[in-house]
Amino acid sequence: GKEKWPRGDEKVWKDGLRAADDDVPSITKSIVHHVQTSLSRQAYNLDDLGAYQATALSAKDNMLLNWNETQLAYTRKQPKRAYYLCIEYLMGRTFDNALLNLGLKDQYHEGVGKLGFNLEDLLTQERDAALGNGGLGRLAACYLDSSSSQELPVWGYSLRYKYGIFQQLIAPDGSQLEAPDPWLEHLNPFEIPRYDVQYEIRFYGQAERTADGRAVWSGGQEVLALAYDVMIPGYGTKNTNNLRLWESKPKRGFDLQSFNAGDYERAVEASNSAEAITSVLYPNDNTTFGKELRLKQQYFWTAASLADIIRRFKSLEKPFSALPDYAAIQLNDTHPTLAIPELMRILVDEEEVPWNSAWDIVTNTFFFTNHTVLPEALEKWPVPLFEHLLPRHLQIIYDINMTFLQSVEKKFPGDRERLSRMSLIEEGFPKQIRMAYLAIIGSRKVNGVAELHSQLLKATICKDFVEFYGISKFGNVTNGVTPRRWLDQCNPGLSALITETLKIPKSEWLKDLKKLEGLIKYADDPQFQKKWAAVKQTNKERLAQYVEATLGVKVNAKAMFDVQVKRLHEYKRQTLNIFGVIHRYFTLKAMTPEERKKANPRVVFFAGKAAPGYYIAKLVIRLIVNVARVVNADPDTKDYLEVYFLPDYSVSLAELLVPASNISQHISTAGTEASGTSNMKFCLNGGLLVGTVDGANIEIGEEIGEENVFFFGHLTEAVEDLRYQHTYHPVPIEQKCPALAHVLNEISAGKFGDGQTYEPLLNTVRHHDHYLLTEDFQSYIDALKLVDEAYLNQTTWLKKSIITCAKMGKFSSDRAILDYAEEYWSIEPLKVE
Ligand code: H53
Repeated sequence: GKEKWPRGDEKVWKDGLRAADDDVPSITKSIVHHVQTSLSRQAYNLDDLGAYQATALSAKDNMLLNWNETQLAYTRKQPKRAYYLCIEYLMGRTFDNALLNLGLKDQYHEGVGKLGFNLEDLLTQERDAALGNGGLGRLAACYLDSSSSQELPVWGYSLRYKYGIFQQLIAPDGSQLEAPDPWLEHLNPFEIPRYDVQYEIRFYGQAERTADGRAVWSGGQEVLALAYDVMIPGYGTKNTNNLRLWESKPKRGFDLQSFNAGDYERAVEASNSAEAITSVLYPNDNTTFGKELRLKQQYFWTAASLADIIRRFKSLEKPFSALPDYAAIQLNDTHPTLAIPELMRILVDEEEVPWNSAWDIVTNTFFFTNHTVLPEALEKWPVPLFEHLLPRHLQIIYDINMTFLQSVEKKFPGDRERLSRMSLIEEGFPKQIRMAYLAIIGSRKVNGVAELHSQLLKATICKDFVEFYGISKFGNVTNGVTPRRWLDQCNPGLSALITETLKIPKSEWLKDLKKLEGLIKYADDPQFQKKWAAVKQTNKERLAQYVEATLGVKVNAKAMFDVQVKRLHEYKRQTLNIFGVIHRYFTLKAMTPEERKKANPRVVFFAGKAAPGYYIAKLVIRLIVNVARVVNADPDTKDYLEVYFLPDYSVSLAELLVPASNISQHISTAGTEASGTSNMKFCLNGGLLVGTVDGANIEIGEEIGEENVFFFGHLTEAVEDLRYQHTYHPVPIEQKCPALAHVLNEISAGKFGDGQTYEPLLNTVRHHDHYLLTEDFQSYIDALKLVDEAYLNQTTWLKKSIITCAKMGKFSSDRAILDYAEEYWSIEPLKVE
């Protein structure tokens, strides 16, 4: 029936409702309005930054209308929703994506032009929202885009860090320096503070058990969580989901007692300590750090998010047993695992649900994705630190553990080793809480992020749990990337060529990426190949312009562009790449000028940040920068080899690099990279892949055919044995891999600056060689040789490039998010009309 209008005169309300500003005159009107009111400026004193802000505010108004309707539809229709808890969201810029998704880019282009500005210039005024380190955070951003585009009711939850990932500078000696990233220092047009959404979060204090199995947690520190909402527009739909970010604030502003006692400093201290929680993103990727403030961030975020989810659920007036019918909560990696004991605490202590029923609800509400098998990334928290900060949660974890181990003992009587292997508490000094195990036993299902990774998970970290629960609790969802940002937006030339060739609207293939297969029949067509090559060339020149503007050097855009961009990490083996570059340099040097003329000219690009405390990774950056200096200055080789380290890698820089690559490198030691997602982006843009048989490389190879990728190196199955041999039967590097030994010796001898500097890095290869460079170097060099040969024949190369792009349909994040929606969360699309 007809719903009752909630308040006031319905007609007055309805007359006030605005339609979207989607024609040029309305758009310019709304921009001018924002210039005058929101910014209180005028045409006389408006620079690009101001014009960007006013234009973005006008686009935001349009998004908000859709956002409001989406949220209203959710409230009215009460669908089951999914909540994606991720401690990082690497969103990059919002504005261009918003215009594309709203379908208003042309109109804004024209409107902005009429006001005397250029839209492309305004777009670059926006600072990246860089609330993440790497793959994990960027994946979360792609998934939000896909959930809106696929009209799925999904909200993200994270923290509103005042400082995102640090800005990377390169010192004169080549080493990395870190500067803060004050991304909020100007107006952020795309966030909405929700002063009406605040929760109190407690830390420290005492937990006292009461007779009925519940407990009272009191005392300690209380801080406020304030919500900020970021709209996530879908492509070609009104559906606009929400990313809710929490900011920490002091509860009472000042500690009044100290203030009155004349102790102003102490009063300010308390407020600073509250604000510190969401002050900065931890700059570690794939490693744990063990700092109390990080645990505080994790609890602050999960507790605020759960309070919000539970408040929303309670407004439905259903029994708690129905929670899993209305909410699926996705734990992205172990960082939000505290949500499990926190939901137990809410249900048992606050809502008086009996323990066993509460556990039933919990284990049907949560889902857990693991993103790494690297041991140094598996989160464990020391019991003393944990107990001090979260005394009640420790009790709950102990209780969960006891019940769990009893059931293990029942299934495997007398198997004490198994009990200690599976316990949530690792014995030792101090004892540690195994967060991954808590996430596994508290979740309905567990998955890895690529086929190989999910297999490895079941064989290692989850092995005992597979034996206990059965295999059906463990699955795989191969990662994906959004084709909107990673093709249409970053490569408009290729997008236009694809649309023209497929002869279907771009909205069709961008939402059904398998349609790219329609390109295959043109893969041999010389006309099409020519256009394909021209697009790539334009993108290479665009990148060359950027390099000239930032580094002041001219890049040979006719050479092959060879790109490795990702976090600096030993397992990702940027070392293999730079050693390979040095080897190539020596090889070129040894040739006569005549011989050199037959070489395939190559420009090698590196970019990526190292964790500030990761000494070896920082040495690798220093080596790359100094190799680049020597190589680029050598007139003998200059025409055949150039090397660049592009500082301050970001989503926006990736949007320039990805479309410009001829080949990209994804060369982790087999079995270490869970998936990788930039491999998908490069291939989607027609770049060929050089890679190890690892992570999602394998599935990419399966899709596009091994004849179109350059695989090399040992397989995962060999790694364990090789490492064993390195430890117990080491063979000197001169014997094992003379080519590599030569490279290391030349570095030591000072060819690229003081050799002493690099000894600690070189020694990781000479001794133990945990990441197996000495094992893979020769086959790596051989693979690069094949690349050179293949590149000489442009016809077959272009065919490979076209097929690579055409076969990437599987790797759309739309496919991945639908997989989560159907196989994990059991949520359905809800179209906003
Ligand atoms: O997650 C990506 C994977 C990638 C993996 C990465 C990742 C982080 O960025 C941070 C922590 C972590 O455990 C894993 O390294 O292989 O593609 C998205 O799944």
